Parts: sequence; C-alpha cells; structure tokens
Amino acid sequence: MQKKTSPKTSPSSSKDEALAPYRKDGTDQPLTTNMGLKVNDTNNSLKAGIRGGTLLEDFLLREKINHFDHERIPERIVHARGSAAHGVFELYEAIPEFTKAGIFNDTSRKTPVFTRFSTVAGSKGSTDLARDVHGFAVKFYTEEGVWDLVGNNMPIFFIQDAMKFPDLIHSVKPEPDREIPQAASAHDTFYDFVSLSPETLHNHIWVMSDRGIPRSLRMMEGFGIHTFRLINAEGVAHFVRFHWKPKLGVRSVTWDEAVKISGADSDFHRRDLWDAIEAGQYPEWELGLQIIPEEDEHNFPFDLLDATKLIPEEMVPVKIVGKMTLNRNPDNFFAETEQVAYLPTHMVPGIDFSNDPLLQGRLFSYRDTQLSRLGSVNFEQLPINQSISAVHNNQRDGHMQMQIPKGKTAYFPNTLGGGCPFLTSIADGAFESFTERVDGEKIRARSESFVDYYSQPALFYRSLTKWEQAHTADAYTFELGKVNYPHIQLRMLYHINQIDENLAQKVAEGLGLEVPGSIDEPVNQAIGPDDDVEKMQPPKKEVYLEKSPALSETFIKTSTIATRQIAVLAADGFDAETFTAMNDALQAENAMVKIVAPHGGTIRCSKGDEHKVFAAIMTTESVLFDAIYVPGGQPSLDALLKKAKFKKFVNEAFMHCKAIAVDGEGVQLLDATHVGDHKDDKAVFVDGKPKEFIKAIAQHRNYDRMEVAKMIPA
Ligand code: HDD
Repeated sequence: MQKKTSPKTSPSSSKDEALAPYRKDGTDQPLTTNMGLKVNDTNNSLKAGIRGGTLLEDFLLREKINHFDHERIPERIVHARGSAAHGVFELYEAIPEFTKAGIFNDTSRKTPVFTRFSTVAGSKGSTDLARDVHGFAVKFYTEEGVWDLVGNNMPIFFIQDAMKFPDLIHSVKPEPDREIPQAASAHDTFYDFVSLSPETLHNHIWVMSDRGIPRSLRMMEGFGIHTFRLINAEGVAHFVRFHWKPKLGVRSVTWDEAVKISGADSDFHRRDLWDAIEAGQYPEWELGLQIIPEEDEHNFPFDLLDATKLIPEEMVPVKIVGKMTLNRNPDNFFAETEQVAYLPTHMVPGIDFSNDPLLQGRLFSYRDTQLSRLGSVNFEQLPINQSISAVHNNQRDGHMQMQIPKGKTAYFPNTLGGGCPFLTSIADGAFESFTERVDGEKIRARSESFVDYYSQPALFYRSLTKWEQAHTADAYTFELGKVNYPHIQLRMLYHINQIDENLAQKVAEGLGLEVPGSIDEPVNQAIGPDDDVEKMQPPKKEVYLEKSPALSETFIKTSTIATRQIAVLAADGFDAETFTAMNDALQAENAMVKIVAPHGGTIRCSKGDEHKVFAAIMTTESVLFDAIYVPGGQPSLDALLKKAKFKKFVNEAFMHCKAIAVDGEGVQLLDATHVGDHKDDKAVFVDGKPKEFIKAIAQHRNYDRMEVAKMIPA
C-alpha cells in the first residue's frame, strides 16, 4: 500500500464564504416548484369546475402542502429556546507551552465561530426572561476541525454524574400530568428532586441569584465548566477550565422586571442580541483559562473532576488569551440557529477530556440526540455544522446524504483506492487521546471526594454584595412559595440553613415556616441502598476561602453605556436645546435613545423640527429601558401629565433603581410621582447633567435606593 503524507491543507478561513453556495435569494427570480417548474398561480388549487372539488392531480397543491406539513422538527430536549450569531475568535498570545491546538498558537488566525445562547427548561417559544441557567455554546470552525465548547453562564452544574441528567431534567420540566409550568423551576417536582439531591445546591443558588436573569445575553459570563486538558507538542498535559468574560460586564434584571418583560416582550434577549449586531455594536467576550499542572490535581479542597465545584479565581487566576466578537446575525433561524448541533465530542488536537463523570456521559448524549432532532446521521453535512477543514472517510449513505463520494472503496485498509483516504501521523496533526494511566476496579459509585455540598454555595453567598444577597433570598422565597408540599419546603430550608443561617431565616419568614434542625429522610440520594449511608451523608460546610470577589456581578468593571436603552419621555413642544445636548451626549456613548410619546408617528420639538417616535406609551413598558430622560418644555409636560402611564413608567424605573434625568419643566413629571420625594437620590438628575447621568447608567442601578424602592407601589 502506498504511504501518503498529509498535504498542507488550506481550508477556507471564513465560514461565511463556506456558507455562500448554500444561500438562496429569491429576489428577481420566478417562483418555481421544487423541480424548477415556473408557476403562474400559487393561490388557487386545481378544481373540477370553478366551484367543484379539488383534483388529486394537483401536484402543485400537494407539493406545497406536503412540505408545509413537515416543516417542524423536534425541539431540543433541553436548551430549546435559543438565539445565535456568527463571529470570530482571535488569539492575543500563543501558548505552545500548554497546548498544540492551532487555535491557541497562531495569533494571525481569525477563527470563525457560531455561538448559541439558550435557556434550559423552556420550550422553543418560551419567554427569554425565565429564571434559569443560560446555555453558552461556541462552535469554533478551526483549521484542524470543529471544536465545540458547550458551556453555560454559570461555572458549575447541578449534578456530578451524567446518570442523573434525565432525572434532573424530568424534575424541572413541566409536570407530566398537567404540562405546567412552562419555563419555570418554581414547582413541586423540581424542589422534591433538589431537596433530595444536595449536590444540586451550588448550581441552584447561582440560579436563585441575579445570574439566573441576565439583562442581556451580551452581559453574561460563559464557562466550559468541566475540567478539560490542554496537551502540548511534547504530550505534556495541564488541566484547564474555560471562562468567557463579557466586555460589557455582567448585568441582570430584577425579578419584578423579568416577570413584566415576559409579558411586554418575551423575545427581549433575542431582540437585544439581534439589534445590537445590526447596529454594529458587536458583543465581545475575552477567553480566559484557569490552568493547573497535572501534578497539582489533588492540591485542592475539592475534586477537580467534580462539575459542581468551581475553582475560585483567587486560587487559580484566569489567564486571558483571546477574544470572541459576534458580528453577524444568521441569515435564517431554522437553517442555522435551529439546525446547529453542538457536541462536546467535537474536539481538536491539543485539547482533551478529563474523567469528570458528567463530561464523560455528555460525550455520548449529544451525538445521540441529534438523531431524533435532525433525523439523520448526516447532520454534520448541514451547512452550519460543516467543518471548514476537508472531510474524507469511509462513512457512507444514510438519510439525506448530500455528498457524492467517488470511487470503488469505502473501507480501510484498501489497495484498490490507493490506500485513501489515508491516515495521518500524530506529528502531522492527527488527534491523539491523552495517554493517561488508568488503574482501578470497575465500580458503580460516587467518589467520596465529591461529597461536599455546602461549602461552595456558602462561599458564593458570602461573596455577593448586600443587594445580590437580598435578591437571592427573595428568589428562594418566591420559588419555594410556589411549592405545595410543606415537607419539601422544610427539606429545602434545612439545606439552605447549612449554607447560611441568615439566608434560611429570611426565607423561612417569607414562607411562614420554622427552619428545621434536622430532617427525617436521608438527604443524600447520590447514594444507593448498598452504600455506606453514614459515610456519604453531606458533611458540614468548610470555609477554605472567606470570599471570592470574582463571584459577584460587580467584579468585571465597565464604564460603557453602549447599546443601553434610554427612554426619552416627550410630547409635542419639548425643549429642543436641552434635548439635543442630552441626546448628543448619549449618542456619543453609543446608547440607544428612543422617544416614547403619547402617540406614535412623530412629535415636534420647540424649534418645530419633527422627531420620530419609537413607541407610543400604550405599546411599551418601563421595564424595557435602562434609564429615563425627560426634556423640558411646558406643552410637552402638559401632555405627559395627562396620561397616567407616564407616571407609572417613571415610578417603575425608580423602583427598579434605574437612573432618571430631567431638564427644566421635566421635573414636573418627577413631582407627580414618588420620585418627587427623592430628588436627592444619587441616580436622579434634575437639570440634566449628561456626564453624571451617563456614569449612573454605566453603574446599571443605584442599589443604595433599594430600601426606599421597596416602598414604591409600582
Ligand atoms: Fe447539555 C444541549 C450545556 C450537561 C445532554 N447542553 C446543551 C446545550 C448547552 C448545554 C449549552 C445547548 C446547545 C445548543 O445551543 O444547541 N449540558 C450543558 C452543560 C452541561 C450539560 C454546560 C454540564 C456541564 N447535557 C448535560 C448532560 C447531558 C446533556 C449531563 C446528558 C447526559 N445537552 C444534552 C442534550 C442536548 C444538550 C440532550 C440537547 C440538544 C443537544 O444536546 O444538542 O444532548
């Protein structure tokens, strides 16, 4: 057999170019059937007489309806609700000492990416504002093959072993008898499961915190969660955890806003991502690595293979190595966002798995699920899923085979095909699994090193600011308040008390219950009937780090207000001068300034110029905006004061601790609301003050106002 060597491939550097031949554009084209037959009527079926029955012969009718009847595919079993965008990953500095992966060695590359964000529990059409973990899946089309980093916006997961995944998901999905509730964890079955599976408590407290309700998909961190491996050219491995750090900082909405946004605009996140990219405001995340030498594996007070534990950044710093920019919206939601298939097994040389038992199970699940979702083993031939590096192998046929493999041979080894496609040596870039030494007895059990369920939720809670803690306590109270079984509420209170006694006390008060000192059921259902129950009971929490500032949303500092939505409340006759000064200042910072008026269409300023109204007050809500500005002008104020919803708009923004600025007569609107008594608030600006207003918007909220805000009935 002839020995071949790897040719230097020059794959298309751009996924965009690779997708081009698949794009279809009907502009200036005749309407045809699927066979290219031109059509002169697509409105009427073929009938036996003008008022007669439709003929079976009507193949035009049958083709059109038959295709329509089969337009839907099953939604993802989890992460069904999602939004995605194309972009690029650029490396800041090569790291050959850690990995031979091309993507981490060549700073001249612009690796195309396709990134999909999602919620977990809800259906495809559910609200974006569900309190939930958010998926953060990145497909890197690298020159060596596709690498998928399929992560979430939280650095840990609910469970430690993939074996429990179906149980976790069945418990959080709508209850099977009544299919209620949609896209919500606040129900009996979820808390029955969580309270019996204390390994879930860490991810659970993250969901209860503001991280569960992001302001924007562009303002979330992302995490690969599991410990992976980086392998360098010498075959030396380091453990690694992947982090995405958003340039816009981490920001959230309040629960009250989330509930209201779900009604006002349930596509809030999807629209926000789309609009920002269309406006050229491309979201960016830096990629960071926590790198741990193999020999340090056991130097932590937790197990690196346990996906319910994070590695505090104070223990292992995050090394920033590159940047992802999302710069192009998909052309077609179904073809791209729906059909994209992320597989943790889409891996490239220089990166590898660890023995994390959650990751190991995922390695099976994702390929498997595409069969019921996309319907064929050929799903990787779909344009969005194709690699930009050449694909040749002996896999053949199957539903919807799109390729026409040439030649006689579809097996290896062969001589009739000249030994092709041929094998590549490791030195020439073939994938090689890390040669880890494995020695152990076959065993179906959980490692004792995984049995610590309270230390990290407690660390997380201790590391939050006062207002983050308050929101978290409210979220527990809300969620458990929806549980109909006191024994489940009590089991949860028992666990929360192990995490933090003050937190448990607050939640218990809200529920009207006492925190129990003990509970009857064994609380560690990770164990089986044959395990040593005593040994595997959750121990008390350990404090190995008092606080990890990186766990608070306030950790990533940012002063930008780019893409923040500013509502200008105005009507005919608003003051042109002060409006122009404020508008110019906000636009200069790339904020999105939008006039909300008593009616749609246009309004005129004091100079007589026409200004386009973004929304009539009746069609929008305060919760959809980040800040409010009210220009002066008596005729404008007279009109605003006649509609009560403008007052509600302002009261709500104040209650949600947002920045509010007014100029001149604009103060009359404040005086007609609860803000009138709080004009000295540090994020309320009488007489404009664009600079200070901008600073306050960048702070996102003035939570010093929290206690006052609680008293506002909005
Ligand atoms: Fe998963 C989808 C993230 C554990 C089984 N998962 C899915 C998506 C994300 C994650 C972001 C959506 C991808 C997309 O946008 O299409 N999943 C995670 C993370 C996990 C995790 C961060 C733990 C660290 N998942 C996990 C386990 C299993 C699955 C343990 C099964 C044993 N996940 C699936 C799935 C999905 C999926 C059923 C549904 C759709 C898909 O795969 O393509 O296979």
